[in-house]
Amino acid sequence: MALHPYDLYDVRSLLSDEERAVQDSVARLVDERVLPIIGDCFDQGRFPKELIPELAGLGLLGATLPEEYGCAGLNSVSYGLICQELERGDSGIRSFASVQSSLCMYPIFAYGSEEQRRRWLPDMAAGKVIGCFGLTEPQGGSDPANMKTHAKRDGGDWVVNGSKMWITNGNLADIAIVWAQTDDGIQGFVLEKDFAGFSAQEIKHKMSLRASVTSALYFDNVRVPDASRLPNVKGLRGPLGCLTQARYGITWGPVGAAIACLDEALNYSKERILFDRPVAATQSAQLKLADWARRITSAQLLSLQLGRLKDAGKMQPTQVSLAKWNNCRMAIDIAREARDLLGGAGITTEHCPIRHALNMESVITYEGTETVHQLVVGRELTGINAF
Ligand code: TGC
Ligand code: FAD
Repeated sequence: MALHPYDLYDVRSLLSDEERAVQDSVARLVDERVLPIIGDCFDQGRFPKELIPELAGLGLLGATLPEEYGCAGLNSVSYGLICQELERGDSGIRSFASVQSSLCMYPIFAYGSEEQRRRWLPDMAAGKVIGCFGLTEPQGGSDPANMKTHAKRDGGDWVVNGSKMWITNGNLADIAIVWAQTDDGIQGFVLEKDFAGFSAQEIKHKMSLRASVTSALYFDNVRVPDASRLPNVKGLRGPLGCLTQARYGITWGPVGAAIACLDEALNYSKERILFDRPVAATQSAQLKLADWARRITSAQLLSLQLGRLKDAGKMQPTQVSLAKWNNCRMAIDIAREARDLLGGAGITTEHCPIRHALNMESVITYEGTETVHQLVVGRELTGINAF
């Protein structure tokens, strides 16, 4: 029996029926609703907001959170497959789902009060309330401990001042999870978009993640009631705990982007006749295609094992760093090489590799740069902190 070119190790056979069903339903959404429009969205620098109800309708927002909050209660492997399929469409669509699910709904669930969970989670799962996550600041995202945004207690309220940079969904969002220094360490606050003194400004001229909204957030004496503070976490482990959730999903996403590039380059090179034979008949093209399949297969297995560890409650942040580093590197290299195999045709958004290659420039940078993840693994091996 012929092997599936995008799943040479039959990883699909390692999935449960439910996991396969989740993957199939997201794949259908991507094929029917994302792929026909995404090249134009990227060209126009437009996030396709019209897809939000469909993502919500399939239970893709906060998918791993319990059903009592209106969520799908899926396992982590299913969440990973959602990310993989969405990013086969575009990193911007996966980013939207990652931020909503892992960076906004997760902290409300994990660190919020019961009242906060009931107030926000069902509407967020339904796509009626959109969130963004403000950790990074202009002076340096890799070092969030050097946070300048601060919140000062004033009676029953807090007064927040400062700014955040590079915030996905910023201008789309109804609420922002904002991390701020307090006299008691870093704490998280749920800011609502109409709180006086809170504003967002979209970042233009991006050459990457163009089908996604990215913004700067500004806080000018924003008065926030104590009931909007996330009561159950203090310190950097609050935001870093959210990043572990999101980074886990991001290990799967680039597998989807790389499969899309392999698919496009494979088909193109079989049809493109040069020197009286298909490009795919040349040894150099086959070396490339085989090498991509090797790297994709390794990445698939890495993410699946990570997901199984996560579902067993055993996943460690260092393991997430290794997979985020490996899988982003795998996808950006494949996307660039696939662009090359398409020749001149590869430079337009008519074909997906250049879009994925440009997107991966963001994905390899956000949620911890490649260097940050390498240093996390290096620290684990040596016991020496090199940051
Ligand atoms: P350290 O000071 O040692 O630790 C602070 C506390 O945090 C705990 N911790 C973690 N907890 C959960 N998950 C993790 N990954 C954790 N890493 C550390 C740690 O145990 C400690 O807790 P406690 O209770 O003892 O105080 O911090 P560190 O030295 O480990 O961190 C250094 C470094 C560089 C790794 C960290 O600062 C870092 O990860 N920097 C990168 C920042 C980053 O990734 N920012 C991302 C912003 S969000 C984003 O990019 C969204 S894009 C989304 C999209 O569009 O898809
Ligand atoms: P810097 O931290 O200034 O890093 C600059 C360079 O220094 C990098 O090459 C880095 O690897 C290197 N470096 C850092 N530390 C060391 C070291 N110790 N040794 C050697 N080299 C080092 N943030 C949010 O909070 N929320 C979001 O929703 C969000 N969305 C984003 C969306 C996009 C499209 C992008 C591009 C970014 C987003 N970010 C978001 C921010 C992202 O997390 C940061 O860009 C990232 O953490 C890196 O921070 P920085 O850009 O300030 O780079």
